[in-house]
Amino acid sequence: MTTDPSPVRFPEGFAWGTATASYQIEGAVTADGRLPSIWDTFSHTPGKVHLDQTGDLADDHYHRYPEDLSLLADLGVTHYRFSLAWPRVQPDGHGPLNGAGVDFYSRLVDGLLDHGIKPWVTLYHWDLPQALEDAGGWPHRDTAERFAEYAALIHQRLGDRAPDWTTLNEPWCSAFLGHASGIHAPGRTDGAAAVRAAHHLMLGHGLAAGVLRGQGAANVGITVNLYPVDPVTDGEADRDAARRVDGLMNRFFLDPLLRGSYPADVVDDLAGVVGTEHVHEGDLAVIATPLDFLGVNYYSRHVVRAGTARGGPSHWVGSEDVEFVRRGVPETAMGWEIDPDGLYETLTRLAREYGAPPLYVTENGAAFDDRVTPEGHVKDEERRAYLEAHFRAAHRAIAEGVDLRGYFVWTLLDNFEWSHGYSKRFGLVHVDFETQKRTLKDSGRWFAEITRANAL
Ligand code: PNW
Repeated sequence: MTTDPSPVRFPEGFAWGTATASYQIEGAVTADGRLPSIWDTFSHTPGKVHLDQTGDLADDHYHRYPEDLSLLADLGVTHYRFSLAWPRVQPDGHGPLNGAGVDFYSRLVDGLLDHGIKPWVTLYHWDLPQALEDAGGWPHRDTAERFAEYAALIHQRLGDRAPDWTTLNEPWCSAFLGHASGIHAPGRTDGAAAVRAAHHLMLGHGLAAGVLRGQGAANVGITVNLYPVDPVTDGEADRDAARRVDGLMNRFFLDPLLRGSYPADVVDDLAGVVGTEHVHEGDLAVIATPLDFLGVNYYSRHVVRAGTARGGPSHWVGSEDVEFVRRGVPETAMGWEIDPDGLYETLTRLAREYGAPPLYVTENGAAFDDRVTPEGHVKDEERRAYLEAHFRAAHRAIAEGVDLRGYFVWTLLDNFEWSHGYSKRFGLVHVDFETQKRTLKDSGRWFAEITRANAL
């Protein structure tokens, strides 16, 4: 990847952070009253995760968070995005909070503030209490109500010190990877259940957003994962494939949140799979509760063509025939094409088509095959170049008037990368999973210069 030499400066007060998620880093899955989440159940089911790895230990962040706070301080971040494990603070998803679980997050928040770092709390990054799954999970409407109750209770405990609240991380993943292809927890393969789950996730978001705002939260938002979707040719069938994938992945979430309606073409595409009985009068107004910010997770672009349906479960519900084309451009260790222009296109599209609220890139980063040298260095030039190219793309959007307020790199620490287990390393900090030794990668040293200069 070429590196553009022209200097760029970010707006005054721009937020620079790293992001993590509870199940990916914490470990300590039975400590202090925590009960299982759907990810404990899923990872302990043989054949679901690479080498049957689990988050039982992960980065042992639950015990090592003081060291991780110093790493954040070394990185010079102004903000830290982390998620709460719902089954730690409300173990079976009902009723009063578990004080010992809440105390962990309370100590974490205090530690961040001591280091001058702003806590950026996400309520749900995929670890649903197993008890709620057993009661029907996200396809069941009651889960949305349970989520709003959990949000209210935990905000009462942390809201005095944490002003910024994100309800959900990537509802597309929870709904479609979790319930249609089943490659994520809870591992269901039922397209209709996935669509109902998507609706109840967004309803839960809207209910929680209303409650949080009512309790005085300063900043309430949601994080979605967005991909530009291009047809591989200008032919009608390929363009229609791109419309359908863009519909399922991007517009199916953005339209309800920012326009108060489902995209009619997507509802049509899904008509053979599921009706709209689960959408009650008034739900869309709840989902469209005004946002103080929209978080965008950006990794890559999809290029698609119309193909023929393959057998087996797919997360492209009703569009199983679409084929994803690899263009032969450089990829990360995930096999995801490196496409910084896609970030620029995503941010400018939000401003242009949706008149979006203030934006934050809440995740962007890359997995590469990192190695620690005998001298104790991780020379991850590819990750540094990836980040630089994406920071420049974001800056280009800002220069054209997009109200982008901050940027969180995914991720602080190498961690449990969901169905890939520990085989994919996204961290700015290398973790030796045998010894738990942390080593700041070269990309992390470089990132520390950016956060301090607010420029590159
Ligand atoms: C995001 N996809 O997940 C998550 O928010 C993180 O927890 C995760 O570690 C990170 O990105 C890297 O994977 C995604 O298949 C998982 O399109 C899968 C997809 C997108 C995002």
